[in-house]
Amino acid sequence: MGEPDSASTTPVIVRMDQRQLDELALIVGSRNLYTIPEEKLTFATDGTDVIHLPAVVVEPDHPEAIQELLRFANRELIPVTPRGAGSGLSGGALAIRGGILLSMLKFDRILEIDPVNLTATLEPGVINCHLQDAVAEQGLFFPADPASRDASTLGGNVAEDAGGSRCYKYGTTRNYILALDVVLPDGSLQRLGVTTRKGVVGYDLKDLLIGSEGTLGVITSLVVRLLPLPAYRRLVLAMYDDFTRAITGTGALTARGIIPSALEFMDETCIELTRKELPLKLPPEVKALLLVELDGSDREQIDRELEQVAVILEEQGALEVLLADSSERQEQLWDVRRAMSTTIKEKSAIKKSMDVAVPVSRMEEYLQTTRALQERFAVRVLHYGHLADGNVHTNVIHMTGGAAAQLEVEAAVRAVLVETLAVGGTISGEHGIGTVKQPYIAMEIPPRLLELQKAIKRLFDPNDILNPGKIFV
Ligand code: 2HG
Ligand code: ZN
Repeated sequence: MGEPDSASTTPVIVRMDQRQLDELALIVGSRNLYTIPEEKLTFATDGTDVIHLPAVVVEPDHPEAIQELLRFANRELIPVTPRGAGSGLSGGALAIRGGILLSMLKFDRILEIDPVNLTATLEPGVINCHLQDAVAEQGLFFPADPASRDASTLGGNVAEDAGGSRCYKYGTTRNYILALDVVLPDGSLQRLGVTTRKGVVGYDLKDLLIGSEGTLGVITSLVVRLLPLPAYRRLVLAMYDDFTRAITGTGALTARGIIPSALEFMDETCIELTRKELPLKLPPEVKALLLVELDGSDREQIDRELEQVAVILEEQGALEVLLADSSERQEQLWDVRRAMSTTIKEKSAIKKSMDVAVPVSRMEEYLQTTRALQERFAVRVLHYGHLADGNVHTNVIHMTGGAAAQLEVEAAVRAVLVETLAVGGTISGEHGIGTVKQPYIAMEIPPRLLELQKAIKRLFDPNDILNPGKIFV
């Protein structure tokens, strides 16, 4: 049995003795097992910057090793934390109970791209942008595009049901997963889902696994759905002297049947913090920005729609609407947007990032009330993100930090979530609960449904060995 580091109450941090490490080395191969602290440190943190050193890190390279590993962990009652690239923002990939950190980075092959069935079969350690690039070479499109696309893996994307900027038109990762091969906590390898576009036999366990944050099974391969690659992609930047006009503009676009492939918002604090990174000089009166992207296969139609977008946004009060006139300029703007999270982190002492989603019709109210929290708490509240989905990244930040500031930030975070639920929203649209949002889950999910969810976890994993301590308190 795994040896706890104290006889005290939870959380127990499980260490491993030499016999267990030797057995594990036989299962995964000794070159795939790391026990030296410096080696383990690379796998000890994630986008939250919290550090949890596991007893051991393993990087197996074939599914049978994972099956055997889970049987071993069940027998010895050792926690197993599966992990992709560790870019998550909710603590899902942290080994908070010690034990085994299971890195999936060696499962990094794209096994097949099938242009007839419009599918790809791949391993979970494939980086999101590598899949996007590989299918694009064959004229195909994998739309799920989180801001972490250059680092995050498909396994992690599935575990969190990653969203990103293209969801309003294309949906989240979930919409592109047909089938998953999964090792369940008992060590059995199962195929969930079907590779056809339709399938209604029994409960959809594949959909249950998606977004389950690595608590129900370890994904060893995926079959994803592809689309034809849209040949054209155009981007406009709209500037505002008042953020409310950006919201009205967004509503007007969707009301007129324009479905952007991305529609991203940045408020005045984001502009202030990224002014140097932006590839153009903004007039001082600019207090909000919209990035609106259209994609499709008919160039003339996109150009016509783009003109319509500019007219509608100007009618709705944009100061100026600029077309990114080259793909280079488009990429520069996207780079600033994708780096927003890191830029804010670098420039502030405390950053609490949220990923709430609210109905777009209540967005203005939500932004007003959460901005007003700056008067109640000694913090700054900024907003950016996927406006068309109602999925804004409300960040509560503090520029200097300290213990008192930490308390203010935490109180403001809770107040943001109260406002979110008050306007009919959800406390997590794309980053998941992990450990970070555990204190708040009961604000949204009623006790009976929480009990049902915990019962599902017990059914899959009666010994609570797989990513224990995540999602539920
Ligand atoms: C994004 O859209 C990510 O940039 C990160 O989801 C959001 O850190 C954040 O606030
Ligand atoms: Zn996001």
